[in-house]
Amino acid sequence: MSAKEIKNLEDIFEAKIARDEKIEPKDWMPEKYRKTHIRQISQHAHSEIVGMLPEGNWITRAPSLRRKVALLAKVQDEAGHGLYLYSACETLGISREELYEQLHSGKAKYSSIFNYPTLTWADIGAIGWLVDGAAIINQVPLCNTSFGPYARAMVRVCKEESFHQRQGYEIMMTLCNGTQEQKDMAQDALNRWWWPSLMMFGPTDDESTHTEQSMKWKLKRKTNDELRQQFIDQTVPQADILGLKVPDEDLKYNNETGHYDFGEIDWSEFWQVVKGHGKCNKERIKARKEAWHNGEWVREAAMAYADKQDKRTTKQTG
Ligand code: BYC
Repeated sequence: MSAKEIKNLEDIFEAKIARDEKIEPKDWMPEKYRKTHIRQISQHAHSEIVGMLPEGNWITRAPSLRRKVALLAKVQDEAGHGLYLYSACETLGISREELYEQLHSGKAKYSSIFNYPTLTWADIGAIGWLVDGAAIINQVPLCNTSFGPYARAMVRVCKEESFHQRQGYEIMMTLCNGTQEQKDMAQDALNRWWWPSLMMFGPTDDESTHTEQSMKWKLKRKTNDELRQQFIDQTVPQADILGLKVPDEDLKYNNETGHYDFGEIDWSEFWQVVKGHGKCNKERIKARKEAWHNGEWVREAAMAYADKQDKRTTKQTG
């Protein structure tokens, strides 16, 4: 293709973005746009399926049948989110096998938050309340993202995340209205999950490598710091209702800005976790690799069945 033809395609692409029209898989797109989307959507998909592990750990120990059913449904939803997102990612010309390989080899990232352990039942409440709460804030703007398949997948994901957030908050509320021991358990979970939840939004805007370009392409609609602030402003009053203390001595409502000021995030901890040195990184990847290995016979059987069906259809129509 000549330079003039490429420039023409770039102009059409940019004009579509400017008009807030969706980019669809068969549309021409710059290679960097395609690669950035594969990176973000696949990281998002990996986060969903790795995110099933810390909660799955509590399914057999849920304190009642009602809690077990709700947690099972939540974890199944996360598998579904992973599937929509992997499918959206495949429309960009990468195979599911390649995506899994990138996760297993450590080439692709997944959210830092899932490398922390779930020590007590209150952690299931804290994850729903804080982690899904953070996910909703991060993901609602993605329903409006410029790449069509990603934006459409996010609509359903966000609806389900709302239910997840509520089930978490309800667990916290029950514990906080219970015995002193239960309330202490809820406070301990908040203490451990608060800072990692703030880190979920990614590095500060000054440190973020991709935000500027992703904002131009309307992949990201808000910056990491804007979303983090929104989360804090929304969540602190919820902690007050529970009667819990957010573990930040510098947290204070600022009348002038209308936002909460907050303390310094430990970014060295964040980067340690992202680089694979968190408490559970090795355990998480091991579990995913084992699931891939143990599912091999299912994939083979499914493919053999699909081949047989194809042959039968060809015979009938041929
Ligand atoms: N963890 O330039 P930046 C869920 C990396 S699932 C690990 O700001 P970007 C749920 C980043 O990848 C939640 N790595 O990046 C599931 C980049 O490294 P690379 C997942 C992180 O992409 C089950 C570098 O740091 N949600 O909700 O513009 C149960 C510089 O960052 C993290 C999504 O994935 C992190 N937290 O912005 C319950 C949402 N943050 O790739 C809940 C979609 C940053 O250059 N993703 N890094 O090697 C996004 O919105 C964006 O990708 C992020 C990061 C805001 C996460």
